[in-house]
Amino acid sequence: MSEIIEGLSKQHKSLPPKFFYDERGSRLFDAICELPEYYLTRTELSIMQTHIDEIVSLVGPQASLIEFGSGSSLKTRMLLQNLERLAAYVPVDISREHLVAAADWLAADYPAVEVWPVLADFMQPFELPNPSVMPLRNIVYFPGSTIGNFSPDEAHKLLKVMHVEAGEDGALLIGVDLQKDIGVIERAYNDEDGVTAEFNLNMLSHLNNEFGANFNLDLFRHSAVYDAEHCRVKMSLISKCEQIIRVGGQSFHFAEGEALITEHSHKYTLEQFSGMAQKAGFVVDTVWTDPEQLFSVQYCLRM
Ligand code: AVI
Repeated sequence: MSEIIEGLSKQHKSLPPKFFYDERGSRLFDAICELPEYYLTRTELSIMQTHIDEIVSLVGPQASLIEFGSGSSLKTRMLLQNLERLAAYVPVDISREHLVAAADWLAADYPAVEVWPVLADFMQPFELPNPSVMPLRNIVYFPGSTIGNFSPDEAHKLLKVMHVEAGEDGALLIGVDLQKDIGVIERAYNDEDGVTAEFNLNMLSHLNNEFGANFNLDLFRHSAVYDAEHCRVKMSLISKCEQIIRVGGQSFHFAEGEALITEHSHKYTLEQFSGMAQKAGFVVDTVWTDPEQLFSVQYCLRM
């Protein structure tokens, strides 16, 4: 609740993107990943499919795969299926529900892999489990360009935690969305069917249902524009009229046209990401992209 009050009290109102993901929000996000305009998911998957052999040989046998977030995605499955004699798969998530669901599902589908879920906020270093087979190296996995949803400062902090968790001889395998034609980016966040708009507005339903807020969804509209100065998509909900919202025993005034920022999605050049990785103690070893250079999958070694 304190994050909601804090976000709504700011001069430029904002809420953390984690509030997108109640059950309906997670389903809407899955639907976004299937949209023709949302190139990120399918491009990342096709890069992984094309280069899986090289990825497998870089990672080597008997690694521990530490996913930041609880993945049950096709990309995670591809790694579990192909990596040689994995010592363990370690999904790390702050949501017990997501973690247990994903871990159970994957453990059932990959009985040969030891699944060790870790319930933790991955913005802080956490303790790794001890699987029965000693891992030869730790591979931190962070797909989906979720790194883009963090500010550069937060991304730096997160990469430093990944550096700690990767340990000596460890590596980071990460999906990073790239800078490109603004039209392509903006279409990905303003799909024709309005699924992204629904996903964005769903944050308000989530706050109503779980935190007793009284947002009227009809009085807000979806907006997603690319801010070229900061190289990021700014997704917000625009108040259609002057209104007062109540939550947590407090009232918040919205002017007509006022924005409530719900998410930033940063897009990087390869040089920018490499610089950021280096500041956190990684060197980019291999970068795979698609023919149109829309997206990248990067393998970074711990320096
Ligand atoms: C999860 N994350 C990488 C998505 C993105 O593209 O920034 C979330 C999203 N927001 C709108 N569409 C998808």
